[in-house]
Amino acid sequence: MAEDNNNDQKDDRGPGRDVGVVTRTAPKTKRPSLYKVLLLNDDYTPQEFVVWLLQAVFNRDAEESLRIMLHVHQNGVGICGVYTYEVAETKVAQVMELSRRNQHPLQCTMERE
Ligand code: TYC
Repeated sequence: MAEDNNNDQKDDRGPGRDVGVVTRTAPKTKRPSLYKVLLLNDDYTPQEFVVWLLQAVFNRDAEESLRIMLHVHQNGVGICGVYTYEVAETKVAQVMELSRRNQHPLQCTMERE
């Protein structure tokens, strides 16, 4: 293609061999849905256990864990964190298993943002 210097994606191999240009009409990636992991208050689970759990499962520091625990204690429900579906599901399962193993009635759920 000596004289073909205009980059129009045609070639010289005969009919029907031009390279098509695909125009992207939608973005390739979609942002995943996010889910709030919610902790529910109850009258029996010790405050110290909830504070410990928030650090262990949700990687919160001591101060933030105390703040979240007190919020749940006073308001009935509170957000531990926001995650993609599978991460949120795993956190809920970890909370439920730790609560069960320690014989606390603590409940945890997830909700789409
Ligand atoms: N209400 C509990 C108590 O007074 C403490 C508590 C806080 C329990 C948060 C659950 O998600 C919870 N011992």
